Amino acid sequence: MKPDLATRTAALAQAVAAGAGRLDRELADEARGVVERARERGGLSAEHTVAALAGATGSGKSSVLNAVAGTELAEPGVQRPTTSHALAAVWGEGADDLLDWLDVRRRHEMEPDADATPSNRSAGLLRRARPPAGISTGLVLLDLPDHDSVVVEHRVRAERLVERADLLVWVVDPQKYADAALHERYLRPLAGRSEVVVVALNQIDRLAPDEAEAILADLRRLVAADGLSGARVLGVSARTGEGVDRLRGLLADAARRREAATARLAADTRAVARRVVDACGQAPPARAADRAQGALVDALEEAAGATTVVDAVRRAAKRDAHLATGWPVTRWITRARKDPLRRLGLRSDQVRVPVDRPDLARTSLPQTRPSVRASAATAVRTYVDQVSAGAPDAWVLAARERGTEAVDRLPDTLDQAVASTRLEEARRPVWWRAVGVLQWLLLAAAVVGLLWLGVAAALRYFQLPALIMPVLTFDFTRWGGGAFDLPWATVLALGGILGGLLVALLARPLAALGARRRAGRVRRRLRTSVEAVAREDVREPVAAEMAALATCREHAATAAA
Ligand SMILES: Nc1nc2c(ncn2[C@@H]2O[C@H](COP(=O)(O)OP(=O)(O)OP(=O)(O)O)[C@@H](O)[C@H]2O)c(=O)[nH]1
Ligand SMILES: [Mg+2]
Repeated sequence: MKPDLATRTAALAQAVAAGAGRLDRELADEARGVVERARERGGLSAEHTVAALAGATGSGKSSVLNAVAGTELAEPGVQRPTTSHALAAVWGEGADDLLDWLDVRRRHEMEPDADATPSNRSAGLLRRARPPAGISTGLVLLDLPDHDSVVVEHRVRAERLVERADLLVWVVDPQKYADAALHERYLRPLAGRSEVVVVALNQIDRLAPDEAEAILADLRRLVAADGLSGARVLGVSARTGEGVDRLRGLLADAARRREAATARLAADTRAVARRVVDACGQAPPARAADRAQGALVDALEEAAGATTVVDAVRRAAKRDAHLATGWPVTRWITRARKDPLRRLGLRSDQVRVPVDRPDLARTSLPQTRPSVRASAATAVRTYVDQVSAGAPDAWVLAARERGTEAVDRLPDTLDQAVASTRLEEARRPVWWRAVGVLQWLLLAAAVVGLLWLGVAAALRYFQLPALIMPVLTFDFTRWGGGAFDLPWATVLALGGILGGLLVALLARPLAALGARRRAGRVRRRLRTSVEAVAREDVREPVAAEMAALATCREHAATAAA
């Protein structure tokens, strides 16, 4: 089912809103004009059909109005141009607002012709074979100033009414019916609205019958070439009244059916909507966005320095593990080495987090190299181009603008993405702490043992009574070995030192494994953060442009259906 006028104009309005700033300004203005006109005309008398007599000066518009009205309302003139302000012959009451909207001040109320017999016509004016078919319902017949006028105001007034009328009667004469300006400027833009266009060849009394036929045939051909093949073309003579009944009959019929206003507006809407559809081009393939996305995130990850950060996380985790689980005596060597996370400004005391905006956390991560930034910009541009491929230029440019804005923000947004990603830099696994305690116990044992041995040695040196020195017996006879005693002090000293070194040695591969796994988690988290940046800063703004284009295209298609 074809959409009705209200649906069409609403769809056109939506299409124009969606294409605002992207659609050609002139086209958008024209479409808005049609929507506005439909709204305004819709609020005015539906009882009346506005038919406008338009044409070049001297073609006989005023004379035709008089002939149709059957009375001398307008003054036809010898001096050109004659009519400077439109004049209305109005059948049926209640057209005042409509005439105000048309801005027609000169109005003549006509007596509706209920029984189709002329009442107020001056019988002597027209020589008629039979009484004309009467106009019994609402009709506003307008005599327009000349559209091709040398007087600019005439042209402006005429064009405004040509635009607003429901039905157009183009009055042409045998001399100027083929005038290029008439066809190119006025008839061709009405292409496709043949149901609301009538072309009247006036002054046929000045032609021989076969001549009139030939000219009418030529005129029909021209009108068809203008895209108005269904338009009614008829010969009339305002002077003799020939063909005037037929014209009046056409007008009376249109007034009775009351369809012209809707038909004209629907046709105007359809025509401008079709141009909007053309301006929107073909819908780009839907999957383009998905294909381009992986490369985009890869490039942004690189620009965010993800590799550097992940590597620093891994090395810092190892360093922290050594500090926690290494042999306490040699930890200072590790501590003396620079902390990779601190060097990147990623330790929590270095990340600046505004109290009220935790999402705006910033690192002191050094700016990525220009080459990396350039490749991120290229990736964004490639993404935008792939997603907007096939879209009309204005939308491609708009999408690129979104891309450029995103590139400009990238250093900030990516840095925030890194700053807000959990790097686990302060995480201390339980086993670190357990091993740490063990290391201190072993060190304490070693110190006790060494002190004990030291005191014993000192006593011996000074020939003082010896310290009690309990021994621990290592009995390996069960496994075929010997047995020997070691003083507890030695066991504590050696056991503490060797144990500490051994534990530190065993903790190393574990620390490396843990660091690798931590780095893996951080890498995935960074990827997620960067994906969010790609989504919010690049994909969504660009998708919004493409969605607006799709909305514009869909609504315009509805309006043009
Ligand atoms: N022979 C002949 N003359 C006509 C006919 N219709 C109009 N005329 C004459 O043509 C001249 C111009 O007629 P108008 O009715 O003033 O023409 P118009 O189109 O209203 O002209 P503007 O108001 O200047 O745009 C007048 O002298 C009319 O008498 C006709 O059917 N036959
Ligand atoms: Mg006139």
